[in-house]
Parts: sequence; structure tokens; C-alpha cells
Amino acid sequence: MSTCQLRRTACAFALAVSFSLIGGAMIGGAMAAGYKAGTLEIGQTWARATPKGAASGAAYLTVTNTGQTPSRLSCVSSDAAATCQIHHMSSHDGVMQMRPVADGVQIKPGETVVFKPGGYHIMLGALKHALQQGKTVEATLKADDGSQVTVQFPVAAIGAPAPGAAAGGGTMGGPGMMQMNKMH
Ligand SMILES: [Cu+2]
Repeated sequence: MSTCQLRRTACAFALAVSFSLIGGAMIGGAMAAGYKAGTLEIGQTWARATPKGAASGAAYLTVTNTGQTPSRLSCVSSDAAATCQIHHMSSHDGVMQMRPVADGVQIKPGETVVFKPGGYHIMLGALKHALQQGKTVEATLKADDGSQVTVQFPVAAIGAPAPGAAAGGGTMGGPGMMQMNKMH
């Protein structure tokens, strides 16, 4: 049973606070400290710690297309994993499914796409080592004009629902959500 089910009011409050902090940080110019590949601006990078022996991990970011034409974001390589792919997770008939986005995520002009648990994520496959909370993993990302950028992802707790949040907060949605947390 999750802490949220026990203390729903307190948890809702904590979520509201963390969402407003994230919103505030983005408005406050998180992108200025971010990364750029072609017309794609990348910020709000984070990853989730993995248990010892885990085969794969997930990293997240926010990407905005500042250009006039659509662009695609894909992952080239990571220092922590043998493979690096963009995946999308979605729910079909209550079952969470994860699939690779082969050509990368398309981002329309002016559009912002938020990678997060339960949606888009960067799948780090065949991990060379566990992703440790407090450390940083690196991945090289590519826009479809060929420009590449190497991005640092600070590692948050195992199962963290958002950067800087405590582990376990993402289990509020019931069994389906809990499974999603295991799968990214
Ligand atoms: Cu995945």
C-alpha cells in the first residue's frame, strides 16, 4: 500500500507543491541552463535510479522546438548503457505497453514535449552499471538536421515520479501505475 493511499490529503498537497515548483522553474528559465540540438531546446533532464542487476533504466527530459519546421529527437548513445532508444508508454485496455519510437519523437514548431514516467522516455538498455541516485548519466541526443548534443541526467530515487521527488509517490494510480513504475 502506498503512503498516498494512507495520507491522501497530505500527498495531494505535496504533489501540488512539487508541480508548482516544476512549473516555476520552467518559467524561470530552466531552458537557459539547458541544451540545444539544432532547433530543439532540451532541459529538465533527469533519470531514475535502478536496482542492482537491472537490465535497463529510463531517463527523462523536456524538449521544445524553437524552429519553423518539425524536427525529431532521437538518442545516439549513452555512457551508462549499450543501447539508447526513445520509447513511448501508453495504456491499452488498462495494460501498459512500451514500444520503441524508431525514428525519434517528432516535435512540431513551437511544441514542447515532456518525457515522463508513463509516457515518452529514453530507454537505456543493457546497462553497464546500475544508475545510482545522486550521480549523473550522460546521453548523446540527435535532432533530425544531424546536430548532436551530449546531455547530463541527474539520477533521482528509484521509482521517483518527477525530478527531486521522493520514491514511491507515483503509485497513487493503483495497480496499473505500479506496474508502469517498474517498467518506466
Ligand atoms: Cu522503455
